[in-house]
Amino acid sequence: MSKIDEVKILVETGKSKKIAAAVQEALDAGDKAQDILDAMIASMSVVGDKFSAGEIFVPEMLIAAKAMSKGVDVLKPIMAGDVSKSLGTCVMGTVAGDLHDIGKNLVIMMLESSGFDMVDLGVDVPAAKFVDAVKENDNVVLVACSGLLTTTMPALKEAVQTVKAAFPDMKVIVGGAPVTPEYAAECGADGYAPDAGSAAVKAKEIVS
Ligand code: B12
Repeated sequence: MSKIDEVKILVETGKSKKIAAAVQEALDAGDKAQDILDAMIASMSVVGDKFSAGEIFVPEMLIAAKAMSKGVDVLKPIMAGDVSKSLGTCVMGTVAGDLHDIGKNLVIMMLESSGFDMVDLGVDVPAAKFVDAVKENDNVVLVACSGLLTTTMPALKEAVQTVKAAFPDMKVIVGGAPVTPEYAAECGADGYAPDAGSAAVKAKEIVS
């Protein structure tokens, strides 16, 4: 079995104590950080499918998420870019009612390595907290909102509209598995991206 396949299985089975060593071994074996990350993201889809099929339950999803986060920690310093010029501050959070943070954390990692100073508001962030963060931090040029549940999509819209009502010129991007470009437009967002890599491209395009 390849090292990358071992990593996938460790994520799927939530082996957070073993994952850091396995990710390091995959890197040492010559696997690229991006390929290891893609493999771990694919594992989370497997976990989601098993949940949908009733084969696993919330605790198993949670331990898989913990394992993935530990694996990402190993990749973070490798994937971090060498940026000298700041593009400004971006405040990011997962919207109210939503506790999913892996995607948000990956977007933060990619935006940081593209030159944004990131302010992480965490999960379950009420719309008003995005506004407060824009007021409280220097040089905020972008707000990024993540939502993973169909039931929290209205909270995404509320976050965008609350930020826009307080700061009409503030740029806002949205994303998360259930979000589509059409829904992003309906929210009044300035941009949408399907993954962390394209989120960084979109964010730079929007603020430039
Ligand atoms: C792990 C997980 C959990 C963990 C989360 C732990 C954590 N620390 O995040 C826990 C166990 C807490 C959890 C709980 C629940 N979950 Co859950 N969960 C998942 C799972 C398996 C993986 C999510 C994940 O991390 N994916 C990997 C990351 C990398 O992908 P991502 O989040 O989509 O992010 C990428 C893009 O979307 C994008 N992106 C994300 N945010 C943003 C923001 C911007 C601005 C941009 C541009 C881009 C962007 O870039 C990211 C990186 O490439 C998914 C299944 C799945 N296929 O996604 C279900 C899933 C999302 N969960 C689901 C459900 C139903 C629940 C619960 C309601 C279960 C329950 N009965 O309690 C609860 C809800 C809790 C709550 N209030 O939030 C459903 C949602 C169904 C739906 N359509 O709404 C899913 C799809 C599972 C399923 N197949 O049924 N879950």
